[in-house]
Amino acid sequence: MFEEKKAEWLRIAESLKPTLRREIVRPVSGMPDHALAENESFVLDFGNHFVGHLTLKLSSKGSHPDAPAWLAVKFCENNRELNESLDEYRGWISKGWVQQEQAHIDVLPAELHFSRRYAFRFVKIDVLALSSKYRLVIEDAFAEVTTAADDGALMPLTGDEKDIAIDQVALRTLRNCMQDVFEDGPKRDRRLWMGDLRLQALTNSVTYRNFDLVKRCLYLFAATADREGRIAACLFTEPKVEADDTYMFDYSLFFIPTLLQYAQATGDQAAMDDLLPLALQQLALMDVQFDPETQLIRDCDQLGWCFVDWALPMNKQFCAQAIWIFCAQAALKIKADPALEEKILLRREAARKHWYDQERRLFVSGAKRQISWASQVWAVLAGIVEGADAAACLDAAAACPNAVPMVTPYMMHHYVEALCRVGRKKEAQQVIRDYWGSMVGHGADTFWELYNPKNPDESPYGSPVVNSYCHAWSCTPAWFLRSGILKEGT
Ligand code: RAM
Repeated sequence: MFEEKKAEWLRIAESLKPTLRREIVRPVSGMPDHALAENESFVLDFGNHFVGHLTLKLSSKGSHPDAPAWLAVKFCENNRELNESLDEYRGWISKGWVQQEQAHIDVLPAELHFSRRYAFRFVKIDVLALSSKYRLVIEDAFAEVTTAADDGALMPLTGDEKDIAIDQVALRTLRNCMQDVFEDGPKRDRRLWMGDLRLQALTNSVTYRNFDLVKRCLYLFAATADREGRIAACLFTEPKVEADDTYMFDYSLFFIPTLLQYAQATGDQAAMDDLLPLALQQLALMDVQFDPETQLIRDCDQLGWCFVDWALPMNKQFCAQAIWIFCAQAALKIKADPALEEKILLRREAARKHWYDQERRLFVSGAKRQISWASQVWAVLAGIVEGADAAACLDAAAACPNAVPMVTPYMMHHYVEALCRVGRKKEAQQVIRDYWGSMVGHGADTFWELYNPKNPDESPYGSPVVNSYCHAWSCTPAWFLRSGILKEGT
């Protein structure tokens, strides 16, 4: 029965597959003005971040080529990648993500077409080998680039110049992640993750308004739920739609607020009715992880059991409890349920009783009573703490030098939202200007997966070479700037 339902959901998802918008773009600078010799190199600059397929038209000068032309081609989202090398890479995720390849061209002239899709602004080409009898001519370079976003759907933003610049970069980030699904990043991992989708859908609702793509993604998650109905943290669409075998406490639960937000933005009651039972099932499935005596979520030391942020030393127990409450509250907004309401109250009280440090006016997490920024942010967003105490929590994190910091724009989004929630709109705006604005200051065309202003080499993967520089979850300044949430009194 459930399998039939899932097959139906998959059909709905596939019927909403977008027709991508295609465009041909050419470099704005960097085209060589002479025939190249062996060991020469050049960098094409396309002037902005794009996602697509590159073609190089090549010919030769001199004698008939008597040896292959051998090229190394590197695609870079960001200029820091131009000088990075893979040689030292010892990180824990695949170096296969690094956007580089080599080509041997036996016959010239030739059209060298890259069948792999790349995310790039810059393309660095090294001529590794020719022969002394000929030189290489780059006749043309162009890329066919794609997106599922319609730039024509955008309303102009007026106001502060710096905000407009931040908004532009945020829009570009979202746009270039909008492909066959809402990807987390077109360089890496190029797939649909629930945590990213929630923030993309939010931003999409006030920008490109491609609600069919949101609906498709919700149905893809539904169609790939496991036998018990558990929603995976992420899924693949090639060669066929399939869930990844990665499950995260928070990502499964975020199906609920994402569905609520979609239904509120579109009024699509049919989709809501269709998917609501599965959404509620996520809450029920997580119940076994709570201690029935204390109503506290059990802690876990497995990497990624609950995501929250890429701060590796962070204890997630408190945040998991808060996120469960946050998502259960979203469920209540969809449908009244006195038993669920009661459970929320119990778990809220349990969190306050066990983890609130009265003296410091903040929440701790785990057996070691760790202090993190994330715990304070989620305490506020879940309404575990309210009024003056809520604002005090955020201040207490700032006053605690050992508090585990936030490292991703994903976590910073939640921080800015928490500031809005406690009424500190000006401060929220300032954080956007300082944090995302400083990426713009570093020349960002799109916002990055990770950014720690104090440590530009921050990477949870062991090295920044595999970091993604157009990352979905960092697109939300466009939501903050366009939704009105930053206005006093909202
Ligand atoms: C990384 C990706 C993705 C995120 C997960 C949890 O692999 O950056 O965006 O959602 O982590």
